[in-house]
Amino acid sequence: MENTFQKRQQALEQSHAALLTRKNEKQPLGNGIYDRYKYPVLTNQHAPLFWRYDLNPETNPYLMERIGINAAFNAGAIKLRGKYLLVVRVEGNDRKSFFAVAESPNGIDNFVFWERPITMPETDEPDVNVYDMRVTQHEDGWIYGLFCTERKDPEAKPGDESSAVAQCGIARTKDMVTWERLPDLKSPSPQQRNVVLHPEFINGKYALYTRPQDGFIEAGTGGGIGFGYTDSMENAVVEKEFIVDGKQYHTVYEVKNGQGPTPLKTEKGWLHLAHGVRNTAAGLRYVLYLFLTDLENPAKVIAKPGGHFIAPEGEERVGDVSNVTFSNGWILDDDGRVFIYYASSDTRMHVATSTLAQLLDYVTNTPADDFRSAASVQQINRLVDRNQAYVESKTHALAPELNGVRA
Ligand code: M1P
Repeated sequence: MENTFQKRQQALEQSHAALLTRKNEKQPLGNGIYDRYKYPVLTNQHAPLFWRYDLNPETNPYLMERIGINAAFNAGAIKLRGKYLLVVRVEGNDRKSFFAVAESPNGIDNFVFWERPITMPETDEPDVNVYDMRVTQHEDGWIYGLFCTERKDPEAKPGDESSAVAQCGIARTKDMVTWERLPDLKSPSPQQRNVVLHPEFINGKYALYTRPQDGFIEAGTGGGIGFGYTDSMENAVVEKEFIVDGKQYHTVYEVKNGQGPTPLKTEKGWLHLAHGVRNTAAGLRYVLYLFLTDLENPAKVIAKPGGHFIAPEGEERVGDVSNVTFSNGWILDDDGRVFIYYASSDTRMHVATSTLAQLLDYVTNTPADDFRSAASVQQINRLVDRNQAYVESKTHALAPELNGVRA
């Protein structure tokens, strides 16, 4: 028995080590805006063996998995002490999500989970489920984690075991290991998800991107990326929310949308990554899009390309909740590279890399959505005209030389 146990342990350890040290490969060609990579950066299989297996042959003679991990997705991100850190939404086979930090030396592969998941303190009203942390390094000196805290709806009718209330949980840390839990956000909306802290004070106040919603799934009369202020994060209260970027008929964000990670400060404005949701016969489709807001007034949109920036492709399309790309973490490096961490289909984490220069070019030069098919055709025709004019100008410039050769 011992021999079988040891062999199995060795095989498990080898396969786990091979997964953790696998080199990622940039996919060829790309779209010029960003590069995708061959392998996900994190999956459920990256979870440490010692989280999942009792490694004592006496108490686990078959070396069975005792605690299964179902998925690793929707990660917040931060670069700290030279390391790329993801605060991952890890979901157990029991459907409970929790947070765990995974670290990489280069941001694209070799992600390894820290020894233990984050022990997130609870409030007086314990969370049933926590997920989708946005990490913000605020100018007040703290690193904040804002996340969704979900509890059973107290108004649920007898027999209804699925209605829930989502609210914004708040915690802060200096080292990503020890977290201080603060009271949940209070806002006028019956439910909140996708709440993100702006990294700078605005007129001496903390600023929050919100996502007011009527129900747990349905944004209803709510929806859109909201914005509001609070005097303190120790007792965060947003009295009034106004919509920065709303839902809109027949777009990729017609059903709902939500702010992704903390916006990035650039010389042209605040760069935002968000998700948009549309309806299809096959269910909801989640894609990512970018927009830019004013440096002085981050609630004012100044540029917004039409359509999606990243949508699920290939195997990304399939998972626990298929046809979903979701992002709540990105990292801007000192050299201008941007690591965009996105999850596919509520199952696994990927990275796409770009640069601030490319993303600003994309966000300022991609045509905006003009909301009609005919207008989309006009956009293509304008581009064809410009390309023809350019080719002709090149030909004319070359013509005298060619004529000379011919003569
Ligand atoms: O299943 C897709 C996503 O659904 C929710 O996002 P939203 O609030 O925008 O609908 C979240 O539960 C998110 O975690 C999940 O990835």
